[in-house]
Amino acid sequence: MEEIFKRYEGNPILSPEKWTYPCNAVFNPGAIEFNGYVYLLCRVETFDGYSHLTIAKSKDGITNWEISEKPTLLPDQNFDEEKWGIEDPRITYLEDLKKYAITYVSFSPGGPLISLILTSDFKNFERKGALVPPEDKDGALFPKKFKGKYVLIHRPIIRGEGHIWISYSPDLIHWGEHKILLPVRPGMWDCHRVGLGCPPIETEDGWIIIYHGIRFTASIPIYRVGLALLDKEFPEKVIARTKDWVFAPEKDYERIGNAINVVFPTGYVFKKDKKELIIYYGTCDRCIAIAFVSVSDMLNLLKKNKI
Ligand code: BMA
Repeated sequence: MEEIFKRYEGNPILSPEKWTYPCNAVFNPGAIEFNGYVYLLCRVETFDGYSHLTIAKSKDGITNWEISEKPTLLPDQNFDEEKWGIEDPRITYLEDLKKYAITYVSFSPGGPLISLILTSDFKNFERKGALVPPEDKDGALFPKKFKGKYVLIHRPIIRGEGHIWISYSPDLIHWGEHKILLPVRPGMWDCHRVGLGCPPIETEDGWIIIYHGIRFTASIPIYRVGLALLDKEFPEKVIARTKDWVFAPEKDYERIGNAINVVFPTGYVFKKDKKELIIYYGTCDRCIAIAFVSVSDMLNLLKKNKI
């Protein structure tokens, strides 16, 4: 198979061993460029099993990570849905509000769901509460509105099955017009669950979706990565979807950890040349690693996989 995702030789870039305070795992980060830095909002799991979010920042997005000495966002006990921790953030800059939207999994005793926080500075955080009921994960917003509406991609679980859905809202509070965007594909590598990885990536040819696909094998689920392309103006229209996975667990740190055989992309930034992306992915619910991928390689592959 043609390998378009290229691992960084210094992987994993962040791990519990390199963290500023004791923790069990550092993984599944949201990523964004802010103030001349790449900010990673990392999911940190402590020894009670709950997760919170902490910023690590770097000028080039690859080396010399400055890790905050203390948690950036702890679960807020005034918000019932955060009782069991907060996890797996995705970050989008909302062009009309000029604010960063952090969509994250808040773990309520009733199950995981997607909540929203807005921020302008990554110091003051405005909690907007839950967007959709449980069980739902892997949510991210598009940076722009379509026909006056915000658009959310997310992954509810229905009868144990997980398809990727798309929903619309006029105000970020009321959500509707729910539709399945990318279903699981029976018999294939992404047959049991699929979920959004990084927030949608805008290109001249449409929005690239990097997603994870799960197949339950006799022993464990395997998390691999596929690509899809959505229409530029009408994102619920799927133009292409790769038949094969494009990235899969291979290295030791992608095969063994708190979980086994998991690569879980959650964020990206453009490299300085704007042609390549730095993809941040969680590995086995324990560390964070980087892969590089060029936008044109992804688009060329998607052109061969039109629907
Ligand atoms: C998913 C999420 C992720 C996790 C992944 C692999 O359901 O809970 O946080 O990384 O499973 O265990």
